[in-house]
Amino acid sequence: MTRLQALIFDVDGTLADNERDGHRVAFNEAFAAYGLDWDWSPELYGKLLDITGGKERIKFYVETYRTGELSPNDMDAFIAALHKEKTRLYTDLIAQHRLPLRIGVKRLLDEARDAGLRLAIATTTSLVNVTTLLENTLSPDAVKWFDVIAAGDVVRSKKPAPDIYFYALDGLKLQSNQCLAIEDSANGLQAATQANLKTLITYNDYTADHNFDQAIFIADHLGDPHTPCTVRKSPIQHIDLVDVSFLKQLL
Ligand code: XBP
Ligand code: MG
Repeated sequence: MTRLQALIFDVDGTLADNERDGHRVAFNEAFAAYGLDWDWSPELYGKLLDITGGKERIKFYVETYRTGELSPNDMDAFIAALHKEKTRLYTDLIAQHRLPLRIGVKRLLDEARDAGLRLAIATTTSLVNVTTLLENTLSPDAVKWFDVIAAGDVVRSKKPAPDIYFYALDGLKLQSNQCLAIEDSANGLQAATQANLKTLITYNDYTADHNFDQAIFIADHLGDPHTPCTVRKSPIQHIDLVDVSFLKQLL
């Protein structure tokens, strides 16, 4: 039997419920700073989330909803600059401690470290967004808790491609059957599954109706002692929270 060695966490929507009140807000503030009258409502943003990666999401929006507003020649450079401003605004927001971790995340990270499990991140978002979130929600040295932080543009193709998970596995020097992935979205699940990782889903308001057929476990969050999770799919009959002994049984 293969022993569980590491947990690989997605970030946005999984560690924190940070899309609507974090990334979306920063995108809109960046648009305003650049004098653009673009405004991504919570509803529109839910649709745009199908496109992973901030630069890719802006490009899709321009090509779909703002045809002809930017010249194709300077589009990539303009989007890169706009996205840089969005990243600055997003990290400012996170540094003001404006977004908490999701239920059970801190507990499970602490338990995993105590149990000697290794930790990694596999995310579409930019590296500085991850480190800022970890430092401001967990501890100033929390970046060191993770053996690998695979983020953003280090791979050619973002989720739902599996590249970022293969990158994380390479960094960990582990096989997929020694690790579990924790995700919140269909794109994330597809990426992890294509990298042959068994995957748990903690869905959120934006992702609750995604197709999670390939997940081994689905719940509304990881659960805490006083805040049990509601489980939608599990190979084990009843749990109130996801802990290390449950994860070992899942593998
Ligand atoms: C989710 C995403 C990200 C963020 C924006 O990533 O698609 O693109 O919405 O981040 P994940 P950037 O769930 O894989 O963490 O603007 O930095 O790209
Ligand atoms: Mg996610």
